[in-house]
Amino acid sequence: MRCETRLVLALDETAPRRALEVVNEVSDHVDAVKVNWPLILNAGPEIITRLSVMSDVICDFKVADIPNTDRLIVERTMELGASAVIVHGFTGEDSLRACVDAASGGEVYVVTEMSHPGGEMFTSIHAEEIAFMARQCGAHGIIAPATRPERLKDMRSKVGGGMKILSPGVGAQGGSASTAISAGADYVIVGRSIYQSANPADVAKAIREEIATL
Ligand code: NUP
Repeated sequence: MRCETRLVLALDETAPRRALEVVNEVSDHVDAVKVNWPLILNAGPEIITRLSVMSDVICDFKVADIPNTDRLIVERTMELGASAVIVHGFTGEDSLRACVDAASGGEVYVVTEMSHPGGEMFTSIHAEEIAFMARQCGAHGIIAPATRPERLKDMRSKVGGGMKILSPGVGAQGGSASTAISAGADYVIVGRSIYQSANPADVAKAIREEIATL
């Protein structure tokens, strides 16, 4: 995945045609497009393949199962054309290793502490251990919250400079792109603020420029 604009579009637009239009509009401003269940359930998994000719695609499937099931999900995700997949870490080391093996060179990002308020109930308690395990298991990076920049900083110190950090929670959830990048994120993930705006390209460009001033 390239690292130029440091912006990833979260494409949770559920109308398939509009989703493709948004990607066309913003593709110059983003390094990758992240898809999640809302779009896949409306458009079908083949949308991953269609998007993969326009951009790198990160499949935010939050894979969280026993190793065999994880393997089946991650293998198919990569066959469809994804460059990266997002998985949970609370399932433990054997499950995470199965995901990394199944990605066979594709990038695996592990969720640590989730960005929404409920993320503090359970995920924050083990977030640093999960980040450390992600590094041990050969994952490419982790997901850490832009809504809590101080926690983002903790995660960066836990994983060191060798791992990528993707940070959701900018805009609609209250986080700021420049604060998240300054706290140690390599990329910010932004969804509603871009795809629900009247002019997605303008918003994406503004976020990209905000990051570029750092
Ligand atoms: O902790 C997380 N928080 C989060 O928002 C982990 C995620 N993967 N996400 C995803 O990022 C979420 O599912 C959505 O696709 C995107 C944020 O979208 P938005 O709040 O910018 O609209």
